[in-house]
Amino acid sequence: MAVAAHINPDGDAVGSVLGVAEVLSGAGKNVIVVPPKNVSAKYGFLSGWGLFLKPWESKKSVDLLICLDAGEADRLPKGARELLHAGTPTVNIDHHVSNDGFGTASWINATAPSTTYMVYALFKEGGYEITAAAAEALYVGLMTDTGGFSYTNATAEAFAMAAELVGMGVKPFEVAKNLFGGSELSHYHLSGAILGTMARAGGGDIVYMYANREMLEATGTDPADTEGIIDVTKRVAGMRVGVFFRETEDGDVRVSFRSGDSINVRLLAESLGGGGHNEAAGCKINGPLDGAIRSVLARCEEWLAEEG
Ligand SMILES: [Mn+2]
Repeated sequence: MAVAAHINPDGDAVGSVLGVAEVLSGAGKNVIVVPPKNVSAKYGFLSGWGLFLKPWESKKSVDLLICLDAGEADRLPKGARELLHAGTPTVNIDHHVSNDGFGTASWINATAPSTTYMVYALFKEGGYEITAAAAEALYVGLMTDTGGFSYTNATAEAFAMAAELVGMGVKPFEVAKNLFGGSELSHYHLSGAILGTMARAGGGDIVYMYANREMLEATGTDPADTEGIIDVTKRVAGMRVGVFFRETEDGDVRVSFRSGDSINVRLLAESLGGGGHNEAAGCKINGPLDGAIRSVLARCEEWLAEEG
């Protein structure tokens, strides 16, 4: 079996892949992980991390492909897309409302706080053994996708799952220390450069910032070091939409959105060819960076004017 999540993986993508790999390996299955692009080393404390680092060779004899937290097939790593397009039986488990249900069988639950929440429910239902290592991976997905239990998806069910995982041996203090306490100075120098670009648009409702390639080169960092910086926009007084622009190596621009109130940024991202969740979404658009910033901010302003 091959397990894959989306490229540029976040905590839920990493946690669901490692949780599933751990539990299914424990159940006697032969599991391989399709390595994604740009996985952050901050998840390196998770047991099973080494599965992400194995070089990928084209596989022809995979019985089942399990796709996790991947809102669309185009966001799967190349190795997984090849398996999917070669007709490999594919299971698609995800909580992005925009997921079109690709694959042979799909289970999409947009009200689930994280993909690891769905996977956990499935394992409990099936009577699988959830080891402490698997519990920790599943917790990372839940914790990061709920913004440290601070978003509207931090429901009673999310806390109940967290409590059960802690009962299985997860130590929230250790996880937080590993996730937020292990960064090099270069990471903060990059954060400082990005925060220095923070500005308002749309009469103050929009708060945006950017990272260009020079900033990453100058600080010796990589794209994974920008993960999560968008959330700082949510802490700015009066913001309604937060936007972060990152210039990619090929000169295109990855755009992330956060909602500060009732604005549905998933619909906004979809209007630009992207997707995501109602409160956190993104898209990719053509460079150059300054033109991308202008056009996306103009789209945001139109969107706010329409939404009121
Ligand atoms: Mn997720």
